[in-house]
Amino acid sequence: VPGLTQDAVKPGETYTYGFSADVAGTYWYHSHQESSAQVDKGLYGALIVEPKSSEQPDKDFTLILDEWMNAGGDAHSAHGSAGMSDEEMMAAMYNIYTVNGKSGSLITPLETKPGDTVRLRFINAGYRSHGIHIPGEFRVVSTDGQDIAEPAVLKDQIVTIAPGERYDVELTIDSQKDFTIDAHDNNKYNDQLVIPVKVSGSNGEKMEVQHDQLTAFDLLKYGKPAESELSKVQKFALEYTAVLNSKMNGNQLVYTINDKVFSELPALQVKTGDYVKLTFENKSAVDHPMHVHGHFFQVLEKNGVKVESTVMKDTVLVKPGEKIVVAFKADNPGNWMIHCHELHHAAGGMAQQLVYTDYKSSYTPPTNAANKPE
Ligand SMILES: [Cu+2]
Repeated sequence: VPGLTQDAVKPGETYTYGFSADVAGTYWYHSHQESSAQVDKGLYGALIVEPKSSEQPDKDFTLILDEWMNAGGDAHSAHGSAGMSDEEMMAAMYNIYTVNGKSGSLITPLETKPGDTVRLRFINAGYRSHGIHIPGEFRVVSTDGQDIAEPAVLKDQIVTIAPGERYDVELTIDSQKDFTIDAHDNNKYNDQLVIPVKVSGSNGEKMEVQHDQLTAFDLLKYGKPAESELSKVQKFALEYTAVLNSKMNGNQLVYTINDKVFSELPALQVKTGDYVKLTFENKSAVDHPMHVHGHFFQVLEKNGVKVESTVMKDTVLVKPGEKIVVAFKADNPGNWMIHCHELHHAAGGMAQQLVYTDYKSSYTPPTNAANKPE
């Protein structure tokens, strides 16, 4: 994060990252310098850490979802329309939906054969959620790089993937019929988000799919609950409530945590070994997918109800009116960020530092550097 862990990589410079890939799973990397502009324009990529052993699926596909603006398109009609909310404006402006950078009929078909086990790694690099429907039976085996214990077989369920989130799905090709993976929510350009799955030997016949009885997949009720240290914690060293909202600052819309923007917010302080409880309370009218750097957390409660699932995540979608409590162990000394992964919201202020008091960074931010961590 520029200004927090390093300087931004300036034009002509190089910077080499070294790390140990010790948690297998689906990740992505992206610029954190003016990310609402740089990630938006494509400065990101998938980072897949394969398990050392264990069986590999026959086919392994990474599918990055994103949205783009075609300035010559609906943006013109969107601009200046009176009475349009910021969110409606965005929905009109981002009028191209892509999978791995291709839209609609240009999306590369997934080539399979009967009997194949297939892993689909969905990554949402965009600014809004997408409700993905996979015909037939499937299991959600991993999310945000964390495996799910004993995942049940699902059918006719929509998996909603919020910005920053990853969902790994496994399925078996059990017929010789082609099918399509598509999006089912109220997003305006869903007809562009269609992933063809081709089965070798098919005569072009499509799998019969019903689309009128789909229900929403609930990750927080999924997977076998495991023995969890975090479920048993009696005393948290830090309990912090982040009320998420927005307000006008002059004529600028800003996104706030406890009525403050990033530059006004104090760094949250922890030390190694601490248990930390964060409560995200969304009092705004829009979704906030909240992301914690460097840690995996467990969702303990949603809207006052205890969550049975012990699935670990690094990003959780907090919808308007929702209150979500998460917990993690401070086991990764460093300087980190907590922020909304709708990067326009992060740029608009919805970000806060998380620092270890027993960690001394060798990096000192220069006062004159053009570091823009949001
Ligand atoms: Cu947000």
